[in-house]
Parts: sequence; structure tokens; C-alpha cells
Amino acid sequence: MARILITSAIPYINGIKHLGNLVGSQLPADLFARYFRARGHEVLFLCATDEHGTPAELAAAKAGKPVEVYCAEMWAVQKRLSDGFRLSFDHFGRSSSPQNHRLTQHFAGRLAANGLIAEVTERQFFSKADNRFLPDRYIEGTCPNCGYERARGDQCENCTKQLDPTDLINPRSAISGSTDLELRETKHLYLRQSALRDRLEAWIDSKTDWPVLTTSIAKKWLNDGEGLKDRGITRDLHWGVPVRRGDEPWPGMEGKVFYVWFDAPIEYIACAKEWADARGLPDAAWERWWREDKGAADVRYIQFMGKDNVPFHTISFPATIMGSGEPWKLVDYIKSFNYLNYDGGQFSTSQGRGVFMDQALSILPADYWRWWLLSHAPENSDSEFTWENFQASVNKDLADVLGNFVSRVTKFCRAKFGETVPEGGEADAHAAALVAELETRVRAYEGHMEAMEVRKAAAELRAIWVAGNEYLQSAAPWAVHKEDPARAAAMVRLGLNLVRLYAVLSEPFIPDAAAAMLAAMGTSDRAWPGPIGEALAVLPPGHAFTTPDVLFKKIADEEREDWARRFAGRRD
Ligand code: B3M
Ligand code: ZN
Repeated sequence: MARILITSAIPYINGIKHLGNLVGSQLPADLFARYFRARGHEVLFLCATDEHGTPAELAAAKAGKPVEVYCAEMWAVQKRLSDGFRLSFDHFGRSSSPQNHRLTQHFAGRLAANGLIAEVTERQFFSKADNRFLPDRYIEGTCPNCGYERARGDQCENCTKQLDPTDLINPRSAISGSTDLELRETKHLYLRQSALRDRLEAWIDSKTDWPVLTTSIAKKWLNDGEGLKDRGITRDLHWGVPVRRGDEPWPGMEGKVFYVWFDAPIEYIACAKEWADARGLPDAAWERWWREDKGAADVRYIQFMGKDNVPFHTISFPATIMGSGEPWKLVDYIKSFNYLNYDGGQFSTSQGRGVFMDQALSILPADYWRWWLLSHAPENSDSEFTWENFQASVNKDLADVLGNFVSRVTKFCRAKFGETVPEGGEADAHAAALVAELETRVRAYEGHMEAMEVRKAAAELRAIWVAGNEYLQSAAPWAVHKEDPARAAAMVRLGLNLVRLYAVLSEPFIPDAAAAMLAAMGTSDRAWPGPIGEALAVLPPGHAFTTPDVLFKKIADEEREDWARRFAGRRD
């Protein structure tokens, strides 16, 4: 039994996330948290909302609410939706927590003490109309790279190029639209990542098992242009973690806050303290997950994120940890994802294009989405959601294969033997072939899950479901029953045990259906299968079960067409 720490990239607070966001971090993180728990490991699975920075301030202003109020409300909304998708976080924290404030200030103090912070005076846009500096998204203009006219000061949404506000052509205030801007001097702190370049490179080079997507992005940043750039870690904003040097004020930095990307990953650590504090546990309880000097040396730490977040997790956050000179845990494995596109274009939060988490749950239960998203995860390249593909996968994999298997076995048994596991008969050659096939497939499934290959695992799980249907088809208990009821009983007994086994194996992907299957089988035995023959003998003759309702209903063509129209754009 190992200890496994899992974090998902923490979603921005500004609004409800779309399915592309979900499949790029939180959902696969949940898949593996559930799997590793099922295998008997001790798992701590953490996520939180990312509440600082210009996205939060701008969204709050748009909603006409004080930013603290807006964040508290949106945290509750995101929490409800993550529960709805059955994301099994041990704690869903907030980057605005007092725990994160203190820890962020602590790290800044340590970095400064180690000579890794530079104070830099630079020129930034100041808006006279708004009477404030305009960092990041507070400024908009034309992208120098692609000509898109609504590029933001931190990044162009059209071509994804990272920008500095001063790169923009025809800059204007995102608050007032004013173009009456002037460059004024302001002092900021820079994290001297460049001083840690060699250590970062050696560390990244030691991670030979990382996915290519992760390593290639990390190396690109390490070697970009002149080399690794130092990063500004403070902003002229009101909302955020006030700049302090540990417990001390930071002369000259009054009224400034840390940059959101400085404090957000530190929330992974602070979230563990929030988790412990919420349960009245001592600091030792969370430190054993995070401090190598307090038991975390044997923890395996896995992070999940979309590819745009990789640079911050392979360079900036490790630089913060290394630079602190304290024995905090560094990540062991970074699972990153490409983008999920939507029906011939991109998901877009600003344009309301695509399906958002609340909308998804309003039309179908979580398992339908979980199954499609995970089995089509954008692992090795971008992937695309289309309603046709969604309908086809749900109807085929979930309804025709898994749902139909459960329904056939239970209904046949009820009709011929009643709702108890029948006795008599012996396993025949069909059964032996099935057990042999499952032995191979279940071990392959485990292998893909251990390797965190989401799509391969989903494909193997589907093949495991298919094997059950093929068994029923070839064994044909309904035909055998006429001549030899005892042989048919043995087949049905195997089938009912398969339902339980499918529940256990499928739980990481489709937890609600798995729970319904176990409940129908009248068991809470979720033991992961050892030898398959034994796993298929858990429910003994005479054990009572109930015939479940339809597990998955099919999606009709009219529904598909209706949804495709509704989610084409502009969310109201
Ligand atoms: N909130 C970006 C995102 O949601 C950012 C991730 C932070 S992870 C520490 O894509
Ligand atoms: Zn652009």
C-alpha cells in the first residue's frame, strides 16, 4: 500500500467551467484517485478554486458584486457542480484562504532570504480615467501576432500567444475602454528563475517517465529564446495575497499583491492544511503529505492539468519550492492534456460556446459525460466533442453493451430462478474461455491505469464489458435452460457475479452506475479482483438480488438535434 497525493489544476473562480476544462484536469484526476483508492492505496485528492488575479476582479465587477462576495458564491456553485460530477476531492479549497495567504507570504520570505527575489522598477500602463494601473487582463488591444482586436494584456485568446501589456497595439482599458493611458513607474518583485535553471533542468531531465507532452513544453520554456526568464510575481491590484516577507511587511511594496500564478500552486499545499484544519487534525496530518522531513518522502505526488498550465508546474512552481530551501515535496508525475474542441471549433467561455458543467448535468446524469469525456480524453492530440459521437458512444457502450448485459442477466434470472443467485450446475467451456479472457483483459486494464493511459484503459474496460455479452451470446442460457436448468443456473450465477465485478472495475469511470449495480446485487463487496475465477464466485448460491431499473437510457435523435441547437453559442 502506497500513499498517493493527487492534485488537479485549480479552476479559475470566474464562472462555470466547460467540459473541455473538466476533461483536462479534474475529471482524469478523479478517475485515478478513485482507482488508486480501489487498489487499497492511501490517497489525498485535493482541488480548490483559483480566486485571485484579474479574472476574478473583472468577473466580480461585471456581476456587480464585491469580489469577496462573488468568489464565495462562485465557490459554492463550483463545489455543487463538482459534487454533481462525483469528483471525489478530499477537500475543495479556496486559494483565498487564510492558510494560502500565510503560506504564500512564507514562500516569498524564504525566496527573498535565499537571494532569489529581485526588486525591479518598471513602466506599466496607468489609466487616468480609472485612476489605477492596468495589469494583465485589465488591458486589451490588438494582438501583434495575429491582429485579433480583443487580445488581453496577458494572452491573445485567438492565437494563444503569451503577451505583455506593452506588446498590444492600440491598448485600452478593459474597465472603461479609455485609451488615455500613460506608462508610469512601479516597483515589482521578480522570481529569479534563471538562477535555478540548472537545477530545474537536471530535475526535469531526471523525469524520464513523464508524458512527452509534459516534457516537451517544459523544455521549450527552459530553453526559450535567451533562456529561462525571471518572472514578475507581484501586481498592482487590490484583490489577492498582500505582499509580505513572511510575517514582516515588505518596504516599498505596500498596497500590492502577489501575482495569481505565484499563489495558485501554493494553494495545493495550503489546501492540505485547509483539509486538516477543517477536520480538526494537527499539522502533522497534512505535513506528512507535503514535507519530506515529516513523512512525505515516500509519497507519490501526481498532478493533472491542461497543456497551457504545464510551464507553471514544471518551471515556476518547482522554482518556488526549490528556492525555498525547505524540504517541500516536488511533483513526481505530471499528466497533461491537449484540448477538447467543440463541434468544429473551440469551446469558448467568453462566447458561451459548448457545453458547460451545469448544462451538462441538467440534460443527463454525470456518468454519461464521464464515460464519453474519459474515453475520448485529449491525451495524445486534441480531440473533438460532437453530438453524433456522444450519442453513438453512450448508446453503444453504455446502453447496448453494459446496460444490456446487466438487464439480460438479471431479468432472465428473475424469470427462471427468481431474484436469488441460483444453485447447481458447473462451469463449462464457455465459462473457462471467459475467465481466461478476463484474466488477460483485467490485468491489461490495471496496467493502463497504472500507466495513467486514460483512453487505453477505457478501451480495455469496454472490451471487458463486451466479453460478458459475447459469453451470454455463446453460452445462451435461455436455450440451455429448456434441457438442462442446472447448467443454465451455473451460467446465470456467473453472469450475476460478472455484474458485481463490472461494478468494481467500472467505478472509477462511472461511479453512480457502479453503485447502482452493487446495490442491485445486494452487496457492498468492492474488493478489487485477484484471480478472476475467485472474483466470479463472490456472490454465493442463495444470495438475494434485485433487478435494477434501466441503467442507461439511449439518446434519441430528436434529443441530440435539440441539444446541438441549444449549445451552439451564446449562453444566456
Ligand atoms: N486556474 C488556469 C486554469 O484554470 C489556472 C490553473 C491554476 S493551477 C495552480 O486553466
Ligand atoms: Zn493573437
